[in-house]
Amino acid sequence: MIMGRGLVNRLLALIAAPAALALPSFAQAEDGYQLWLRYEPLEGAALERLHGFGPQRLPSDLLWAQQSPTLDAASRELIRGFAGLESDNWAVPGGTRDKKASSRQILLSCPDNRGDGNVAFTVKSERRDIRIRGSSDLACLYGAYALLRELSQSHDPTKIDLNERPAMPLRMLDNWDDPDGYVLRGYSGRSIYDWWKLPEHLDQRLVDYARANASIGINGVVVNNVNASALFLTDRYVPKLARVADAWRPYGIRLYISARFSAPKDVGGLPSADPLDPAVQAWWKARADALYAAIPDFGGFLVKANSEGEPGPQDYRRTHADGANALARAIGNRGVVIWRAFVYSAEDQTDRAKQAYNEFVPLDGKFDANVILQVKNGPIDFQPREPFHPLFGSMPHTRLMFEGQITKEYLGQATHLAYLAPYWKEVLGADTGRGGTVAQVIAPAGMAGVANTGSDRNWSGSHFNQANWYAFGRLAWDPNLSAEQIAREWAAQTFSRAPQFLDKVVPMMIASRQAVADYMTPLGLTHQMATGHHYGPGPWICDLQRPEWNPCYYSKADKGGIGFDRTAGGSNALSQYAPSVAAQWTDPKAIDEDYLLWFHHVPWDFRMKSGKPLWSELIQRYDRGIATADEMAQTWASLQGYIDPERFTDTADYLRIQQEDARWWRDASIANWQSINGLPLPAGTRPPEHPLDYYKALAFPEAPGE
Ligand code: GCV
Repeated sequence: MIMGRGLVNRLLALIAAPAALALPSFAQAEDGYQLWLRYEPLEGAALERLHGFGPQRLPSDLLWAQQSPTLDAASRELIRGFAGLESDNWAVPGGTRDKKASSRQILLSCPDNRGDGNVAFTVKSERRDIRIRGSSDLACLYGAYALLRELSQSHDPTKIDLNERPAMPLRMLDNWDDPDGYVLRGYSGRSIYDWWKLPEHLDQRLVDYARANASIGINGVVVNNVNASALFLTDRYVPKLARVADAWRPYGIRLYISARFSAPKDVGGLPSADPLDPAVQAWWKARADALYAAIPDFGGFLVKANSEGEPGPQDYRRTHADGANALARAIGNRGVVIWRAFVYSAEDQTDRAKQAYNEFVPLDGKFDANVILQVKNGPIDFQPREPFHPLFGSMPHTRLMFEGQITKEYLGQATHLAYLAPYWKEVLGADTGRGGTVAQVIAPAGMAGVANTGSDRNWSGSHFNQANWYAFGRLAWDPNLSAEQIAREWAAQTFSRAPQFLDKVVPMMIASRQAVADYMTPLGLTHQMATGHHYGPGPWICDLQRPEWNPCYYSKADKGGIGFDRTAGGSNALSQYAPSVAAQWTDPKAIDEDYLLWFHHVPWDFRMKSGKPLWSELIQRYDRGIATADEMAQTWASLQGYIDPERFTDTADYLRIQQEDARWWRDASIANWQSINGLPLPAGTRPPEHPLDYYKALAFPEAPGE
């Protein structure tokens, strides 16, 4: 390698100031608003490499054949990115395009041709230039983000060679936001949508939201809660929705709404919402037409029907297919109807985990082509660990979509650090035994994540919760990415690209979700949280009106043992899986013990693989979770020099909360199990800090609500 004198001088300067290189000083605290799009200046060798890429200085031209709002967004991002990464060397007056001849260029070849939904791109270093080639302008926007992601991690600019296309067409976020600004299960403030001020005023945050989403490949957003208000189907809301859709279009984000099934009655003035009633069908068609007139690329409807009290076709003795098809015909080939499979009834009390499968499998092949069935990752409800949902692979004639929950309703909400990529990968990578993995089953449709975004400056309630938003988008783009790679690229862009930092923070993130599963619901226990806030423990709860809302329904703990028998001797939920899959879980001695109590009721002295009785192992798992929470706090404390004070302190505070709450979960749970099994604590076990009644009496009116 030939070194110019400038480079040698810079290296000498760096050698003279080793401390400054190792630990940057922070002029300003950061509030997290910039997410992973910070484009912090490169330093040292990485900066030199970027400077040295090409004979002179920086790319001063962005060249492309034609113009479009999306290419403008791409060029703005590139300018912003390079201005940040090479802050000492790159200025674009007024951020405008400068077409003067230059020695280095970023060339974009991107036809304005989004029609076929093709967003494949390549990004390559070609001699002194970087060329982004895409099959549409949106492809080039994605290519621009990919390039900046590479450079932000200080990857060598001369070796960039990307060739990407998304694994699935729909990569969506579902906002559970109400029109009054309340966010259901949101732990990050109020809604980002101000429907009161729209359409006249559009908050810049909504553009920033689209930009952040586009940067990770998200291409659709449902703007309102699945427990839907019919307001979104009124004329008054059409211009409001259109204003948002217009702002998002350059970023390739299509707008969807959750549709209330009873809307023809609620706001349409009809006596019924029966999906087979021609007047009802005409009403839906008119609504769809009004929406498409204002929003030509409107995505479609998301529907929660006959679930948790929401209206649906069964109110008229019609099937889910009847309901979905009525709406799908109104939409036609302009968009899709995404119908949720999250149903469970109070009547069938054999096993809630079986109900969605029983309800939907007989409907396979009965849905119109533009209906997609959206299936939660597991058969209960976004718990810290669930086996994959048995519907995946069981409906070969229906397009299935994966639904995950980015907002951590059951994993410590805003405060606990739980990085969810390992969880989602566990499910996406599971072999259904029926023609592929979950990721392969959903590939023709896509993935939707219940968003964790809100009005908090940091968007997601905590800085580390941003990682789950990021990871969800990245996995929807490419489910083969590893959880480690995603964590590393996120942390490098969000906090610090110093290897010493990343080598500690990435393993901490990877371990975090297992820690939460351990201190909340170890060994396959599930749904042990308190009623209402879903944050702390409530394993003793057994008196709620609907049996399947009670934690005791799931633990089945009694003097003889603990766990839900889902084998042939019990609910036989195992039979809903392919035989090859069920075989892995049938024998309590052979099963992966993370799923033991999900599928088996075993005695307290059941011999675990470790040779210990279940009772000891259970306690040890709670303690393991606490130990990991403690380690995370220590790791973070050791990283202080790499983070600005504001984000460092926020995170340190939350990790302290997590340490305390892990102990709360462990102590309350052990006290409860002991009250049932009457067993002494194994020798050397720390007893719960308080008696069981203390934990039962705790109440939290201030907790983020339902
Ligand atoms: C939107 C869980 C949540 C509910 C949510 C429901 C769903 O039950 O606690 O708040 O309602 O899932 O996914 O529909």
